Formats: sequence, structure tokens, C-alpha cells
Amino acid sequence: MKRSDLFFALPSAIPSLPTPRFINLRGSESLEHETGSIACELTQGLTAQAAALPPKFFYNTLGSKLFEAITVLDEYYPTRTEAGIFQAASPQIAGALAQAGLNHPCLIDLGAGNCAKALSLMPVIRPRQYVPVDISTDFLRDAAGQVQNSFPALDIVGVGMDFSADLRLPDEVQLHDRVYFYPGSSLGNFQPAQALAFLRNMADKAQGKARGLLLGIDLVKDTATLQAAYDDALGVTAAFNKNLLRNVNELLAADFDVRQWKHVALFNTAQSRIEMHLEALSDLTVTWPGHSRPFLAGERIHTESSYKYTVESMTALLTQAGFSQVRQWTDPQQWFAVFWAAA
Ligand code: AVI
Repeated sequence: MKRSDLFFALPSAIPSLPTPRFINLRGSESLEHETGSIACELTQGLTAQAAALPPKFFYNTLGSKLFEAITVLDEYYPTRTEAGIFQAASPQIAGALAQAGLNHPCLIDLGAGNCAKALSLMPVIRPRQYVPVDISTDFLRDAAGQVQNSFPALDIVGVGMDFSADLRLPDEVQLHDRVYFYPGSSLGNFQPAQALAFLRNMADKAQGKARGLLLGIDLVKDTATLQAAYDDALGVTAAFNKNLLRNVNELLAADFDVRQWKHVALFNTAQSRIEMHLEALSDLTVTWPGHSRPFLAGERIHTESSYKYTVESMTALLTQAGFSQVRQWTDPQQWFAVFWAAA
């Protein structure tokens, strides 16, 4: 056999792996506008009397990786507890979907990250369309590609966007039979009034949106367990918190020195929330184009609130938002709850 015969004997086209559609609503046309509004948002937070930074800025590429690491820490019980509930309650969850007539829904995965949670629920939810949504665009694009490799026939539309401000999804996302999936107690990172508005937006039938919501919520428990979950022995959560300053340096051309800040996590019982702060270790001044902010030693920047609910308070919130038929499942210690709510 000649070399040329051998060449023609080879398959002419090696089948290529399917790639998911990806829509980046943080794309170049809006980049200038977005950059301006990010700078305004950060400047406003940093120059407020009680300085605060929005937690969505944790999730640059390194921040998303650090968060992934947090989820496997011994102290950070929410992720594994929620996974245990999903596993134990999967027949009931499948039953709730069937009862709502959602046999092959469009699964909208809010804050999808590495898509691992939705992946484990694919056999239960059996979506026709999968829509992972995340602010961390590059991280999501890779993750969506991996889901597509595992489910080549699944219609996947990845969406890079900041859904905390506006939940309007692109036209490529089907309007009917939508199931929102919001696990990990991420709703706890909203102020309660914002959480209600967000849930209302999802439940709003006028927009032809959700038929159902599958929601994971961390529950109130003893302070020591809560605080350890946000101040782990390895210091991963501290790194996650401080990385926010690196991200602000990048976004705002600011000059935060990460070494001058200490991670603080505390449970505010009155407000039923874990608070994360960054505390200045000495008197210092942070500068960025057109601005500066002096901090005294001990002064803090509030970086995150993580509200903890009871089964009753979350059921009331879902009902107030317009959802009905609220069901919930918890773990034996009642540390975490998964809610199903139909709209
Ligand atoms: C994403 N979110 C639900 C996490 C939480 O528990 O509030 C973020 C986090 N912050 C520190 N550790 C984890």
C-alpha cells in the first residue's frame, strides 16, 4: 500500500465534539457602559461612610476557583449537606416536577459556576434545554463545554450575565416550561427585600417565566457552626474575601495592598446573617483614579452578608413572592433546606 492509499483510507472527518451556544451579555458592545457602571458602583461603596463592596465582585476567575475550594472545606457544610438532600429527595423532586407537568423543562441554572450541581440533577430533571447563567464568563464557558461533552444531545445555551440586577434572559432561552434552579443558598446573599423582589420577578407569570423554582437555603443554627463555615482553619475563605481587593485593583486601577487587610466573619443574630468584612490592619489610604479613601486601623469594609432563614420564614417569603405549592426537604440536622415552589 502506497502512503497516499493509506491517507485516503483514514476517516475523512474526525467527528468534532459539540460546543454549546454561549451568549455573553457582558460583551464588547456594552463593555464601555459596563466598565463605567462598575467603576461607579465600586466608588460609591468605597466612599460610603460605612464602606461596603458588592459580593458579586468576588467572582473573578481566581475567586470562582477559591469558592470551589470553599465548598469542599470541612467547615463549609452547606454544599455537601445540600447535595445529600438532593440525593435523598430526588424521587420526591422528580414527583413534584411531574405533578407540575414539567417533564422535560428548560433548566435555568442561576450562578451555575462549574455546573456540578445541575449535572448531578440531570437524571432527575431531564431538561430539554439547559441554561447555565453566571457572571464569571470564562469559567462558565469552560464548564458549559464540559456539560455538553457529557450530554452531547442536550440543547445548552450558556449566558454570561449579572442576573442580580436584571433577570431578563436572551431570546434563545425558551419561554415555556422554565424551571429556575438556584442552589447553594445564594439567595441568602441578597438583602431580604431584594430577595423578595428577585423571587417576585421569577414568579411573575405575566413574563411567561418560571413554572417552578428549586431553591437551596441555609438555615439558622448555632453561631459556632455558622462562624466556622465562614472562617475556616486553612484560610481559604480569608483568601476568597481578600481576593475581592485584587479584583477591585484590576477593575478600578486601585492600589489595595492585600497584606494590609484582615478577614473577619461574624454572625449578626439580630439580622440573622453572617457578615464578612475586611479590616484595615493599620491606618492607610487607598487611591484610584480621581478618588482616595483613608481607613483607620480597625475600620472595616463590609464585603458580604449571608442571610440564614428558617423553613417558616422562607416559605412565607416564597408565598409572598407569588409562588404556591411550596414543598421542602431538609437534612437530619435541619441545617439546610431545599425548596420546590411552583408558580
Ligand atoms: C455563594 N454564597 C451562597 C456563599 C455563602 O455561603 O454565602 C458565598 C460564601 N462566602 C463565603 N463563603 C461562601
